[in-house]
Amino acid sequence: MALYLGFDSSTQSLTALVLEVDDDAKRIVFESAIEFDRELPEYGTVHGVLPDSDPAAAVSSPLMWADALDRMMQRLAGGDLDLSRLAAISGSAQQHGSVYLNARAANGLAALDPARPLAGQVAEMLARPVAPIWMDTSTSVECAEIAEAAGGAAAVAQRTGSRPFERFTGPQIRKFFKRDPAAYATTDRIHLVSSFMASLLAGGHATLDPGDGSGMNLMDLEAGRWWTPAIDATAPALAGRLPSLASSSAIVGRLSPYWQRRYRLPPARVVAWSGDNPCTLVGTGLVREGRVAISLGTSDTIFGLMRTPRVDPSGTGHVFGSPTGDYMGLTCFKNGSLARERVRDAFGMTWDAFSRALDASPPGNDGRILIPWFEPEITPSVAVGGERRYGLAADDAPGNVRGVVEAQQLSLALHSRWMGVDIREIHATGGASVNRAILRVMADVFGADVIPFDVANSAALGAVLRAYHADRLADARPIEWDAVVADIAEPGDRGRIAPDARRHALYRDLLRVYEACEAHALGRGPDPEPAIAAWPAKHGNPL
Ligand code: XUL
Repeated sequence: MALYLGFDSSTQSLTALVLEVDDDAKRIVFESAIEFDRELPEYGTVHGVLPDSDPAAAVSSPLMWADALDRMMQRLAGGDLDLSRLAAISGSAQQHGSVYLNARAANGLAALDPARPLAGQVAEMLARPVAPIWMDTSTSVECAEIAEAAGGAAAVAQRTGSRPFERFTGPQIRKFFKRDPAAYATTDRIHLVSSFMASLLAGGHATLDPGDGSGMNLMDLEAGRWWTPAIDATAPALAGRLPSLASSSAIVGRLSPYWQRRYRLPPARVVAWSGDNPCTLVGTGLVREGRVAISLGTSDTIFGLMRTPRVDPSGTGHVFGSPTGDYMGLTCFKNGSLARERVRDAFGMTWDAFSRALDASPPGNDGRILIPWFEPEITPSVAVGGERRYGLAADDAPGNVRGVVEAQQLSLALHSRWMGVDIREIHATGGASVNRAILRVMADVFGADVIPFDVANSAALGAVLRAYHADRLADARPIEWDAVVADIAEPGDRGRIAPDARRHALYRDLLRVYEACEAHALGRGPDPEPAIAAWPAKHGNPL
């Protein structure tokens, strides 16, 4: 009965899961989290971020992450699990964040003193005390400079999977080099949070996987190698400062003597860590093309596995590497929960009343469209918020309730087309996925089965399953990804909603109307009113 350990070093906490595998039956036998603000207050973070005078900046503390790892290992070793059975460890980390180490790190990581806490020893290896993280939006100038020098934003997107984005690592590195060239000069290695944490475990510089490497605007997505034009556009002599790229299943080393002596742990395999989105792909069972997850949260997100690395021509979506060796597409919509809440609150409804209003209104909303950009939108890119209504009165409660829900689902469908995936099954997660009336619209718009999937800790679960998969591979006993996720990272059949063929046909028509309204709202298309006026004659009462 082997044990596997998976971490999730996220923005606000470090989570650990231990998976026990017995004749291929899997179960989670340990689960624990350290919340940074509460349990490590000495680092002074607020929601995992250090206060900064620049509201666009978002940095955190690599020492806090190291400290959390040390404390979590102590907690684990102090429990009643027989850790001599620990076979392999991997992890997930918030994407894009970067850690700057000096030349002392290479030897220092291998020679950590087990009698002393980790953080104090790592402090001597930092070339920069803070790590910029994914919430940072301060690098618009650097994004423009990189795009210009590397052949344009579209060329960068085509090669790296995303146009230059403020939070991506390349623009962050460029900003650091420009602001503090002396500290850049002392930087010997720039890790992502994922490869930094793996390096701490393995006692030496770890490799970086393509899942996280593709969040940097520096990696040639298809070749899985650093892309020289982007490297040259970012900062001088950068190539020698980056980790080596290797497969997500790479064994980066054995748990170092530091951990073995400090907590009497075995020399377990350390498997490359990856980003939280690639890990979540595994942790939500999306290991084959045709399944996607839609997360209905503060923002709405759609993501899924792609066999081929198609890139979003509109420049809003991302393509990352998948731990399976494939690719994953991800598109994010800012007007998620907030937009639903705005409509609910405008009519003084409870969520129950909202669902009843949705159920009582006709699918297709008589061809009327609400464009729900209450706030500035990411997809499509809209700088100044402001909702738009086509054929829909602002005081029509059921019309607006149906309007916001249909618009969001139509927009999800429209702006995930670039992935080129024939979607047959949707795993619905996030707060609003408990609302079956919304999920019914989702099933009918996509013409796909929708299964609600309550996925706490999906990134950590993905990480621990990756550790299991890589360990089997290293033992020359490879296991299929379908078998890896079976019975543990799949939603089962409970609550499955099948699409209705008639309503799906109706929504295929409505998608064209929505697309025309969106183009008009963006100032890129003619007035769509004629299409809306023609709707009742064409569809009558579809209920
Ligand atoms: C993805 C992104 C976030 C972080 C959250 O591009 O910025 O999902 O990975 O940790």
